[in-house]
Amino acid sequence: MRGSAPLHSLRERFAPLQSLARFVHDGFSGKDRPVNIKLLFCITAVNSPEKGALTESRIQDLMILVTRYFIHADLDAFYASVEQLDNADYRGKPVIVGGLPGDRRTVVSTASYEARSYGVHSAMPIARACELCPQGVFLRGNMKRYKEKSREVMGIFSEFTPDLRQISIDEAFLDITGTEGLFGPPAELARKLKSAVRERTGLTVSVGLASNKYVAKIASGMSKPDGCFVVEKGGEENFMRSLPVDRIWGAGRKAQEKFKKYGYKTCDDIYKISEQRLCSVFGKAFGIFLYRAVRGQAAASFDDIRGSRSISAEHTFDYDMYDGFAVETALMKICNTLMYRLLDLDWQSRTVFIKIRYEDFSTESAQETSEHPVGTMSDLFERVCALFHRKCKRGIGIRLIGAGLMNLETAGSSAGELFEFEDERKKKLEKCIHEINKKFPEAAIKKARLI
Ligand code: DCP
Ligand code: MG
Repeated sequence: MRGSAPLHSLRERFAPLQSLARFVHDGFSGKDRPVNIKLLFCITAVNSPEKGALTESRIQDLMILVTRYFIHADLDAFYASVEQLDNADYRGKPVIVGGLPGDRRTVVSTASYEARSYGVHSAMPIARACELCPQGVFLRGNMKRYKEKSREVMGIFSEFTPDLRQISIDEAFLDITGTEGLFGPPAELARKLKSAVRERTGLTVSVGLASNKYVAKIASGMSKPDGCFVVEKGGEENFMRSLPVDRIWGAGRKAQEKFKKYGYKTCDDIYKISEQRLCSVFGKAFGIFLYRAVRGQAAASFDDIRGSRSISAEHTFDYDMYDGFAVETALMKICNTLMYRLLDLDWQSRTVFIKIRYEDFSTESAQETSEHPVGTMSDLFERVCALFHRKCKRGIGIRLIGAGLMNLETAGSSAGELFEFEDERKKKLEKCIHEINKKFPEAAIKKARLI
């Protein structure tokens, strides 16, 4: 909570505003657009005797007084489901998207639930998937089509709330606070959302509903596929404590290894440890994060969830690569992809990272954060190449090269965006090229080096 006003005094101060907000809200319910509760408070506060004092922090104070509802929605076996939708022959069969048997060094992007029953999963080498499920339908995939379906689904989500935050190609958070007048209670909205997606796109989506985004995200994974899992207000802590540690969103491979080392199997095991101890074992920021997570409390800010907002891309060479120029060209292609994804999502980042896997499978990574957000494709490429040259071991073949951006934030949300005029011009040009490429994919405007 901003400021230090105790809740009861806030309640008293804002009680008239709250009832006015409810009144405005009911008035809006007849209209065909959902109402953003923050907007309601703005309208209400502007019309109130206290007008003029409306600030972001005051709206945040007001928001504390309402029960918030969030949905996390995630499509089931997304790429594989699109393939099954488009090809009746594939339905009911184990579909594995990522590569064809015999493709060198490719991994599974996703597998249909039929294929998962054979033990096939994302990021597994295709060769291993072939061993486990030789009768599978193997496909290289069609990104253009997946993006098209993703846009359709996100369009449907946006009909349920103006507060939509897409976090990957197939998942999004929806702040549905204050939409009851239009869609009924939150659980009913969740059901309506699922049927709208199924009827209009032919895809199934799993949803989690809770009073904060963190718990909603975990809830959506609880009853996949085609799931709908509701965590009632007040039940967040019990829900979290009942889960195994591998359900903690934001605890990656390293954290999981540490949990194992210390013998923490369930969130309840972590729940019993003091915040101080967690901080000494896991470091201050992650310790505090864990302490809150196992209590079902929202991360202090969404951006605090480690690894929740990053994008990356990588390239595996057909043969071990010794040629620095060829590796740089691969990096340029990766940067191109990353920059366009960043533009699409309207995000920015100040932290770039690279990953190098050598012929002996040893893997290195490095990251660097700078004062200014990445402004243009060339800026990103320069930063990535500098990292690559600093880190790369000479004379050893490179098997895989990757790069990415982490700690993503909403574009324009951090200081230090004062681009030089030249950068600003380049940025505009890149945006234009991206828009043209989206509208006319056959034009495919690229840097000469990538042709
Ligand atoms: N994806 C990928 N490589 C990965 C993981 C995912 O290319 N290592 C792609 C393919 C997935 C899509 O992203 O279809 C969405 O990722 P999810 O993690 O949501 O996985 P799915 O939607 O496939 O399955 P689930 O039903 O578990 O959500
Ligand atoms: Mg999914």
